[in-house]
Amino acid sequence: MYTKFALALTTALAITLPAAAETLRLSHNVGDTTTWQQGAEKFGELLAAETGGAFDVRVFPNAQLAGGDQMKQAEMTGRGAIDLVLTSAINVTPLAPEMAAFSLPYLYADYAAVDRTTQGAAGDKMEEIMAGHGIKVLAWGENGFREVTNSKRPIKSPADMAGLKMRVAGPMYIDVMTDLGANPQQMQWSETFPALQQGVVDGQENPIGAVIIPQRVYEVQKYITPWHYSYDPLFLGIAQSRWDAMDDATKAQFQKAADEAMAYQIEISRKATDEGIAFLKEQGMEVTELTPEELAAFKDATKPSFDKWSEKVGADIVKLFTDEANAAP
Ligand code: X2X
Repeated sequence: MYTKFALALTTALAITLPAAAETLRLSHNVGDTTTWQQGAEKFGELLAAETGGAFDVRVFPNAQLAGGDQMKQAEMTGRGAIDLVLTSAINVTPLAPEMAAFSLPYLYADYAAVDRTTQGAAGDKMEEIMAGHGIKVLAWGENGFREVTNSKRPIKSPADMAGLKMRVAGPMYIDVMTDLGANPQQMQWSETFPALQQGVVDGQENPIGAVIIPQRVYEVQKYITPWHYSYDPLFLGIAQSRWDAMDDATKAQFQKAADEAMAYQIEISRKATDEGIAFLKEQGMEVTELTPEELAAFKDATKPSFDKWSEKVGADIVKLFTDEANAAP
C-alpha cells in the first residue's frame, strides 16, 4: 500500500513540477524587511513570469553568501561565485573607486538630478567600469539620500558632530565624517544595530525609506537630521560570465524583469522616504530640519572630502556626473 502511495506521489510530482528551473542565487546586504529585499523578490517574480518558470531566483539577505562581508559580494559576483547581486555603490568602491562618484558629498540637489545621472552618460560609464570587473549592471535601484541619526544630541551644524562615534559603511564616509570632526568607524551593516543598542557607536547614517524604517533604527536612535549629504544608488548586477552565456532572447527577458523590478524598488523607496519623517516622529524621534543656510554649512565643511574623492574618481568622470547633476531639468 505504501509502495502504491509512493508511486502515485512520484507521478504527481513529476507532472506538477516545472521542468528543472535553474536556480540563481541573489545576494544583498540588508535585512529581509527592506525595499532591497522587495526589489529582489520582485525581480525573481518577474523573471519567472517572463521565462515561464525557467529561472528560480533565491534571495539571500545580510550578505550571507559573502560570509557577512558586504563589500565582498561584488567581487564574488565578478568571478561568478554569486549569480546576482543587489548592492549599493559605496559597497563597490574597494573594487571600483569610480563608483564613489555617485556619493560625493552634496553632489545632488534632488531626485531629478539623480535620475539624470543613472539614466544618462554617467550611468553608462559606470556600467562600462563594472563590466570591467566582471559584473553586468542590469538596472539601477535606490538606497537613497543618507540621513544622519544619533543617540546624543540634535545635529544642526557641523560643530554638533564633534566627537560623535559614527558607524560608517565605506572609506569615503570615513573621510567625510573626519571633515566634520566625528570619530568614524567602518562596520558591517548587519553588526550596526547591536552596536548602536549597546552604545559602541553613537550614530550612523542611512536612507530613511530603504533602511532606517524597515530596519527599525528608530528603536535605538533618538535624533535624526535629514541633511541629504550623500546619495547612494543600488544596482542589480549579474555575473558577466553568466550573461555572456545567454542567448539574446533570454537577455531581453532578464533586462525587462530587472528594469521593472528596479523601477518598482525606486518607487517604494521614495514613497517610504516621503512618508517616513512623520512615522519617525510618531516613534519618538526628534527631527531636526535644516534651512538652506544650515545645509550649506555642511556642504562647505565636507568640501575637502569632495575634492579628495574627486581625485580618486578621476576628473573626467566627476565632470560627467556634475554636468548631468547640475543640468537644467
Ligand atoms: O551599510 C550600509 O550603511 C548600507 C546598508 O546603506 C549600505 O549597504 C551602504
